[in-house]
Amino acid sequence: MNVTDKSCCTAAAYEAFGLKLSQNQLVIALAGNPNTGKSTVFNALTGLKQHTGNWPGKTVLRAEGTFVHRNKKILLVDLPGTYSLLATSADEQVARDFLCLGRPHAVIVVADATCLERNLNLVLQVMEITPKVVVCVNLMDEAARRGIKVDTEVLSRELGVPCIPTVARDGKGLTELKDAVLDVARGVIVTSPRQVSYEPYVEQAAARIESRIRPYLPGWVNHRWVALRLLEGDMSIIKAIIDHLGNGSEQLLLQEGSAVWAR
Ligand SMILES: Nc1nc2c(ncn2[C@@H]2O[C@H](COP(=O)(O)OP(=O)(O)O)[C@@H](O)[C@H]2O)c(=O)[nH]1
Ligand SMILES: [Mg+2]
Repeated sequence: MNVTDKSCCTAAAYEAFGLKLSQNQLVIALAGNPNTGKSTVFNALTGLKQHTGNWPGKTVLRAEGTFVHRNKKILLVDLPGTYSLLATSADEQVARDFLCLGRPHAVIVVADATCLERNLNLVLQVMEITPKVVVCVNLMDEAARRGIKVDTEVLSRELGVPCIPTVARDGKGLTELKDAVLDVARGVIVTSPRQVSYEPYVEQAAARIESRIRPYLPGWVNHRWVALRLLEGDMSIIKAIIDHLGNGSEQLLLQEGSAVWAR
């Protein structure tokens, strides 16, 4: 049985997350570790055009705001600041569910230039879910002050997605950031995100799970990523999928998920 894909219509996908889109609006998600300047970027891009509330069914705060860039209307959705997307907290779950099921046109991951190695963990996790990523390498002034040089061109090549240097507090680099995000969202820039490859036995197990869950998931859900989560024993992704796509095949999907686990 195939999923009848009610979220194929993107408007329905956004509605499930309590977002109302105006016509031709692009949806951009803003992710990042705490304290990287995410709110500063959000405020600088959206100005006073902001709205806050909770994520549906959660006590996690959400800010959304709009801006126009090169005549394109953009809705910016601020995700909770997280170190990972492994869904061990409500914050991580909200961020993960939106990236996997909310279908943003692009994602900005704000990273701290003074401790990139820690921040790249989240960048790699986001790039595992979606290729439409732009990294905002923020706090470049602070990095320079500490004698840390970040070559964002090399970083862009290594990661396979645009990495834009910024000093968000001073508004530096934000036009370039908006340009890159718009180009990625509209497919003008096609990224090739570096993928984490796991040990062969993990890859083989993931591929087997992937082939079993494929019939129950719409094509736009990242099957490999869901398979990897199931391999970790994280059934909460199945629950999130059912909550967002619930359409009768959920029992079968649950059985498949549990069967994976029963072995
Ligand atoms: N030096 C410097 N400070 C920044 C920059 N961007 C943000 N900040 C400061 O970093 C702190 C944390 O920023 P905030 O936007 O609240 O971070 P969030 O936790 O990621 O939302 C604030 O004091 C900001 O003013 C930057 O580019 N350079
Ligand atoms: Mg913040």
